[in-house]
Amino acid sequence: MIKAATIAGSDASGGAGLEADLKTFEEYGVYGMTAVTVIATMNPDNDWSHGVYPLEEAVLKSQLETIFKGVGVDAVKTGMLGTSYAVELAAEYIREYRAERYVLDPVMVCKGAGEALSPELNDLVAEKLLPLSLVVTPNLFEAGQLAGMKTPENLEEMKQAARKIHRRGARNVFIKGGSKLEGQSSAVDLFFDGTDFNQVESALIGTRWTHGAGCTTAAAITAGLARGLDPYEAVSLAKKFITLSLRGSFALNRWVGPGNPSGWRKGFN
Ligand code: PXL
Repeated sequence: MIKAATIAGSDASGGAGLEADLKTFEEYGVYGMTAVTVIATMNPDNDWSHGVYPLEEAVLKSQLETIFKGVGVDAVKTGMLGTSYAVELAAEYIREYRAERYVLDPVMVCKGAGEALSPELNDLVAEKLLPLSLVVTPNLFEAGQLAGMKTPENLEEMKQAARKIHRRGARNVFIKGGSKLEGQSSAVDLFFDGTDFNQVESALIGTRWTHGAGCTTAAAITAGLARGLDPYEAVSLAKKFITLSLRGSFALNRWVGPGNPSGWRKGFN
């Protein structure tokens, strides 16, 4: 059995975080394991505002022992880390167990939360985790933060950010422009392997229910790598996966709605 692990937060609403990762791994036929970093909750009595509850360091370490020492992984991803010790521990285990196929999803904002979760952690993530990553998957805001520049708004600025992020140690950079890019009529993402740029495009899906799209994309890349795809193949397939997931998106309530990772199995095309 092919195995992947996610070191990430739990989203009580089920659309993002490790819940999205596990659903995605399952669709790829990959066995999933989890090291829970934080538990995220959303308050229906306060406009769905987010609470983030970190698990203590010893509990996280114990989960990492289970996964890396006790089982072993074909690929691993990190999502919301939430504390400096989670960043340090993730780096330690990925390095020590030589997890080559490592996808860094540099989660800095939650849709709906509006602002950066832990700005002070971003530098630590860049320093400790970027150099270990085979693929890093920032959205436009996260790309700007990792590159130390303003948020890219067009393809040229995305390329500039990708070059800078590559220089900081990521071997492949996948920047998700999605629907946010200036003057584009399709969903445009950018892949950079340090030499060549590739635009990865799909039709824009007109939905506001995109909760968990970032987690799902990174999980799909991780599962593709676990199955032996090369980084560009894994990214291209993940783009198809997220497009079909968003075609099947739905509202959970008036605040939030996730994509549906079973979209490609059900053929929402
Ligand atoms: O979508 C970013 C994200 C990642 N991880 C967890 C989350 C969220 C957003 O809600 O809750 C656990």
